[in-house]
Amino acid sequence: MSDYDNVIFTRPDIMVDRPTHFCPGCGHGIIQRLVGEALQELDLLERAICIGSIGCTVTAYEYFKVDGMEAPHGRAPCVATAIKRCRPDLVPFAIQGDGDLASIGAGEIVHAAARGEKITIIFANNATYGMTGGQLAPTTLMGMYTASTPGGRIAEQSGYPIRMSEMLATLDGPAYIARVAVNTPANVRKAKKAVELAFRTQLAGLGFAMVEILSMCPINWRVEPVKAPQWMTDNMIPQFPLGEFKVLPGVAELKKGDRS
Ligand SMILES: Cc1ncc(C[n+]2csc(CCOP(=O)(O)OP(=O)(O)O)c2C)c(N)n1
Ligand code: SF4
Repeated sequence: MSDYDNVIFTRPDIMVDRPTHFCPGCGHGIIQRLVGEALQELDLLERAICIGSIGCTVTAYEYFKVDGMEAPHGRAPCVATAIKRCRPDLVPFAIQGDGDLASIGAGEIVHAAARGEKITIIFANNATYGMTGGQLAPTTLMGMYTASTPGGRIAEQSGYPIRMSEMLATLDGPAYIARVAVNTPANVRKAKKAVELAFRTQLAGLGFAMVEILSMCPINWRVEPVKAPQWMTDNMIPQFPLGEFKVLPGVAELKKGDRS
């Protein structure tokens, strides 16, 4: 019996063997892993193209053996659109932070969703601009400390958080929109299913799919990494409820075929 006979958890082959560049306790690493598992399980090595955005996932494509492109400052949905329209056989996807998607890229995501582009968006919402030092994001929680709201977010100064999933679900274009989280093992399992479904939605040609994933940013939340998952349960999920906000009938059919 070799040492490997007891191995029950390995890195998906489609992921590159490299150290993570994320801070301890960051949710982005889990998200990268879930995307890698979906790419692997759907056999997308030769077809997927990862569009990098801006923020801490700027070089997301360096974690996967698939092709990659860079489209910073919210433009990833436009580049994904162009790829999909020119080469419908390919499977473009983007991992976008909340600053990237809901702030500088708010226009792009709304119109890509409204047009029903057949692309897959993974929206990593950590309620802050992680990469640039933890400033207020469009998704920053009410009362939350950030580098630019040292007294906590108040509506008079900064307005209210934008719930992108609920907002985009009001449009006719999207086929699948869900919000999940990566703060507990049970939530990670649900997130895995949602990510895979978002890719399967594209593969079935059903339309725009977005999975918003609530993700820990301990360093900018100023919370110990081990306490960040509970912080999310206590503070973030009440303001960003988990669930599915748009599931077209074709996507519901795909769900019935879920392996797990
Ligand atoms: C001074 C300055 N303003 C704006 C930007 C653009 N920018 C790059 S990363 C970033 C924050 C991205 O945050 P988010 O998309 O939430 O991703 P995270 O790093 O939290 O994963 C911004 C605003 C910049 N680079 N420099
Ligand atoms: S700054 Fe936040 S989002 Fe960026 S790698 Fe660190 S923990 Fe993750």
